[in-house]
Amino acid sequence: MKLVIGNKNYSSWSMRPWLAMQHFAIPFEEVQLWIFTESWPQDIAAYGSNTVPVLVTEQGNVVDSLAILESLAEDYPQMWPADKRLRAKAREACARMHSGFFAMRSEMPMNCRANKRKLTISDVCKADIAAIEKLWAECQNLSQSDDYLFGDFSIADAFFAPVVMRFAGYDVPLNDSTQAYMQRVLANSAVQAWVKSGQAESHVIEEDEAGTH
Ligand SMILES: N[C@@H](CCC(=O)N[C@@H](CS)C(=O)NCC(=O)O)C(=O)O
Repeated sequence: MKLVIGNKNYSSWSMRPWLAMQHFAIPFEEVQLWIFTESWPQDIAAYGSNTVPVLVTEQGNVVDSLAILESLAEDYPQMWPADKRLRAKAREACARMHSGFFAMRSEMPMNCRANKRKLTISDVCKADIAAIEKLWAECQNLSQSDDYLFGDFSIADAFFAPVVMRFAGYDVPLNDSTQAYMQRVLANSAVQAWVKSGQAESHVIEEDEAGTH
């Protein structure tokens, strides 16, 4: 399989399947495209898409991070929690991330090079942050875990790793259990490998540069 991804520094949706595939040792070849360069539209069109990530398989291409992870989980069921109730909650968490938290997503772009940047955020963005903190606490309470969201690393952690990067990138108030979960995710070796590569990239996407040092 090939996983087509964008800039590691900025591409939050690419980060999700890449992390999960690394963490679960699923063999794949990485193809990296540079978003918003002159050749980007043709580069991504070659994979039948206009967004990254794309998973190239023998059965065809799968576009969209959630579709990619759900497809992989058919062959690697350990990517979801084993318990049915926890699996349902993990799916809820991923679906809510996929279809929500728009203010946080637009006001706090993922930028692996950012570190506690000063940023003025809207009340809607603050409400998104509070909703995410509540959701993470619900997941950890349900699974009785103070480790990953559902005990062992799962697709849900891969889905929220870019949010952890956002929370680390901007100086926003966060509660203690959120900060503990962030430390857990930031210590994950796949996360560290992604971040290191992202920070080493030289491309700058101005519209994703928010906050001040
Ligand atoms: N829902 C999609 C979103 C993908 C997405 O928006 N990808 C961004 C990069 S993180 C992209 O390709 N942007 C380029 C563009 O919109 O032209 C998914 O989960 O894969």
